[in-house]
Amino acid sequence: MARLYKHAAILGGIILALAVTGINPGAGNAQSSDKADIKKHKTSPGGQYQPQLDVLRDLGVEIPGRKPGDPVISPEEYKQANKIYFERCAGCHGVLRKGATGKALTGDITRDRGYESLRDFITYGSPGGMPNWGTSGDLSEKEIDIMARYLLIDPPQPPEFGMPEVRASWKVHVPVAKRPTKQLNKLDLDNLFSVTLRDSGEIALIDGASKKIVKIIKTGYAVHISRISASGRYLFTIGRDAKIVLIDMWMNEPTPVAEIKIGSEARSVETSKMKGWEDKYAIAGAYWPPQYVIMDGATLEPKKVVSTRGMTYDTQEYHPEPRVAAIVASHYHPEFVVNIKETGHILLVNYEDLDNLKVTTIAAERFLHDGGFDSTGRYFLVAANARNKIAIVDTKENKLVGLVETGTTPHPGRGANIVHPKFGPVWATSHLGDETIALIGTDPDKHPEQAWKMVQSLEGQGGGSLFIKSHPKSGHLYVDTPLNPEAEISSSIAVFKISDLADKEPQYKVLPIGEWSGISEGSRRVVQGEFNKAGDEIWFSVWNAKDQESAIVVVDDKTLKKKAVIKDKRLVTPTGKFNFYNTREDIY
Ligand code: DHE
Repeated sequence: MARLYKHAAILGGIILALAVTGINPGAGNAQSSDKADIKKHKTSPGGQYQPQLDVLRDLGVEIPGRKPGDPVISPEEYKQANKIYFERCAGCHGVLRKGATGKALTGDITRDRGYESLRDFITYGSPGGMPNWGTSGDLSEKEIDIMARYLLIDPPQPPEFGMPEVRASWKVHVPVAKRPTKQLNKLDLDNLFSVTLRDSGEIALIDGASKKIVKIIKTGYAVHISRISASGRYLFTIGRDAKIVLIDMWMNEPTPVAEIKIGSEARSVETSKMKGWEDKYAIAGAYWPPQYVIMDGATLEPKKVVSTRGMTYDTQEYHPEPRVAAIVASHYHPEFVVNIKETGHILLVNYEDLDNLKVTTIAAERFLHDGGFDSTGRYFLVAANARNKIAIVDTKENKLVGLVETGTTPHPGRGANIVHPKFGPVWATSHLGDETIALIGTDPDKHPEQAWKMVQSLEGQGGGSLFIKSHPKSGHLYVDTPLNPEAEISSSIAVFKISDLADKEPQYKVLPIGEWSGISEGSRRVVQGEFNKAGDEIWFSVWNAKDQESAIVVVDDKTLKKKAVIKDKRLVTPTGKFNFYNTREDIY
């Protein structure tokens, strides 16, 4: 049954964004109609799921030089406003307030709007997507007053983080010469899971067979993803604070051997996978400053810092802060596939010769976010989420082969590859903004009619989906909905039987994962399925608040029954899970 969003829903504790898509410069006294239309001021899961620059928020920045007529704001108020801005507004309006998915809020524009107009927009929101921060109770009247005054002053510029700063942050804890030459422990590295413990700034390494925690390792602040080197030896984690921790899995017990910071805010890290270049390089991309950094794969020694500032792919206007979103490693060339959010470019960065760096710049679509490979590892499919499209790049021929409109705000994670009973190999994404699951044909040789087209749109439980998963050995497609406003939907998973997909209206089964966890408190958001190496069980996180109990529920893929529940007081806010083998081999 389709369940679309019918009303504003503010999800406690989840990322909130200040999308002023409703600000219409020159609209005069817009606040009265905004108040009248208050029911239209929606805060969709897509609108809420925007970057929260919560590391930048704590950087001490000075009030920029005051212009005549600027409002008076005390240093304490300025600090408070800065914190709120980076936490809730910068994701849409940009660090420099020059606009991204939300409108620009530079001093010239805000001064033109005036204090009262800003105050009312923040209070009541707008039908275009700006949340109603005041009437929802998220910001107090006092906070809104401070924000309206803060916006009248020119934006502060957070510090840059070039090679001197990157290099100064680099630490090698165990030099390569002191590391083992073979695996010293008895861990089954292929079936280990690296689990993000979001709010404790740690990862848990969990053994796939025994489901026991092998080790908890301190990483960066709110670590975002884990990636495994091509040989399987090294594990890389990246925190929102842009700190990379390199863990050597061959030591007596897995141990951090090096660390580095590649900026102030980041989300992505990857390691070279091309034959002959295994484990040689690592790369990480930053949200601030907008740049990527190529490092030595065994020590993290920084080799090259490259800025992503430049022109948008379509209007060819300068963008001052294009953030680096997903990065994957090509299997066809010694290249990294680097997705630039605001300019809509997909960069193929060739690491063969770092002094004469070759970069293929592919014009794709705006606001690139996350994506993964098709089942052959040749084609990379990435969500241009603000344009409701999936861009597809052939990493062998190095060109864009498709741009497919799917549903509202696609959010695939790495996506899911399945063999459709009618259309052959397809890659799937679910959506934040609606209940659909889009299947895109990925086999231009045997199914040329279907290639790079949306061949089917399935109806799932509802919007608010973040991740979708399958496995070559599985007969199922699993769809989460952690940001759906209805608790029953956000705490359960929809499963489609792949052999049923040729039916007229394929039905799904609901797995009550939150209930199976045995946890009764909290919102029990169920997020991100991840298969074990054998592909016969799938793990889901039951993600509660930091001070509440969370868990991981393991489901038997054949029977769709609960197989195990992993609970431990150290499992604080588990979110992403990365099976070493599947992540390394791009199996999903
Ligand atoms: Fe993520 C992947 C950015 C919020 C869990 N997330 C990614 C990637 C990017 C990204 C660019 C792709 C990395 C890659 O492949 O190289 N995420 C962002 C944001 O900007 C956003 C919206 C807000 C923010 O401020 O960070 C955001 N992400 C979240 C969460 O709130 C999640 C659900 C919980 C958490 O741990 O923070 C979350 N993101 C994840 C996970 C992946 C991810 C689990 C990897 C999925 C996979 O299967 O590969």
